[in-house]
Amino acid sequence: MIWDLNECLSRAEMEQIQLQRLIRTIERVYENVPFYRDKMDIAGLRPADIKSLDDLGKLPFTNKTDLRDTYPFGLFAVSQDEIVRLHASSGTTGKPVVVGYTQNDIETWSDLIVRTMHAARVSSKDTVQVAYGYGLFTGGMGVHYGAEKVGARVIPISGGNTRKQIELMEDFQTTVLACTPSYALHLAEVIKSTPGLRERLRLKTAILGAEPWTEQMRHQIEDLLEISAFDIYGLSEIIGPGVAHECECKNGLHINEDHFIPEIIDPETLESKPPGEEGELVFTTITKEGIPVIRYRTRDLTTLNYEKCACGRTLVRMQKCHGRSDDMLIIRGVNLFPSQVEAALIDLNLTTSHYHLQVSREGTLDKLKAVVEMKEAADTDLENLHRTVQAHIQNCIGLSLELELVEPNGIERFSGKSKRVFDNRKN
Ligand code: DLL
Repeated sequence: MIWDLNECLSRAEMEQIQLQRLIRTIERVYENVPFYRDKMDIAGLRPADIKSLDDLGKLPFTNKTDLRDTYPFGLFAVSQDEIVRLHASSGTTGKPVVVGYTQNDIETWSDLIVRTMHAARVSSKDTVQVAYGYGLFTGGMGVHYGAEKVGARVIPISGGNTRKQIELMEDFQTTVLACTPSYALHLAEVIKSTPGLRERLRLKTAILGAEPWTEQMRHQIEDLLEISAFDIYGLSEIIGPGVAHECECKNGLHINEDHFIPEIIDPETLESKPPGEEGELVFTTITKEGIPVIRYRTRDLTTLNYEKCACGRTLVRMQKCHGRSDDMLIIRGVNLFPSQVEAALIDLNLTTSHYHLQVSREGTLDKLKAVVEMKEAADTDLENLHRTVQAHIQNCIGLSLELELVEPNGIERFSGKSKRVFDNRKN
């Protein structure tokens, strides 16, 4: 169900709204955030120079390091009195990135999650089990508020404690599961291994995101749980979940572009790329009050599609993200996305799809090792299994690797984001 008229505007109508909101945002950040004022001054730009959407390209980019360097509140555009909520995203190094929301931001955020819910056909008849982490991570509370606004019953269980998750899923008759795809797959495997359990559940939908996942993994989750799984995308710096979501067509994620203007750039040259070409996604927020961000480099790789979707929405669609410009491994000159290994394992279907990758360096040569978890009823001819799996992965990724097969449940499960790559190379 389409929720909001802004989801179906003509391109001209959308661009008019975007331009009005962009101009206001640039005026506000120039006035209130010294970081942006200084950057614009250095570039010789005044807010009045932003007259069209094309002028956005004149503005400097913002990076994660800019948010870290101004820790904690340096990029806030309102006084602390107006901030009603703080979240933070764990940085890989040093201090986290802090984001602040005004009351209006919280309302906007909930409205955008309402769009997400409606696109996945979630309504007031549903019971939504929110197994995203609550706390500083934006997943739990972001989805929670939107689900309440839809009128659904919300179970704020947070991540982890698989036994409890399944117990409540059965007792409270959960219809919608919201969590990371890797945790959904783990729950699916546990549910499936308990005879008769699936039949006692009322689960019908899953709203999964916060990490890259493949089409194959979607099918695995959907088949095991007999549900429909939707991809949702977002990042703390922009708002959290609620940036983009799939509709029933599952042919790209609709970006809420009346709130966040997307661009695609070449991550090397920083030149903008035309629709349909893959590159790094960049966002400018145009309604956020607490911490507006201008041309934020997400590092996520995708393409944009401006064609009207069969669902009736005209919101631009981003292709499912399969990696980031900064998680791509380069091993002996070959580019490797961890999701390629996952896809190879699911495709072969002789092991589980739980794995991790270890990258090391011997002399000047990079070494790649995959540690893969076997299925409960694995082939007893281990040597043969080992040979087949190794050859298949090598074939799919175009790289030779060492393989270690470990016992079922030998790889740690994560209720939040899974860490799958251990890069031990020293450059
Ligand atoms: O992961 C927000 C979120 C919560 C999104 C719940 C969806 C559901 P961060 O912790 O700041 O925010 O991480 C953002 O996670 O730049 C992507 O690299 C990755 N990511 C998020 N959603 C997806 C997705 C939340 N659906 C970073 N597919 C982003 C692929 C995703 N990657």
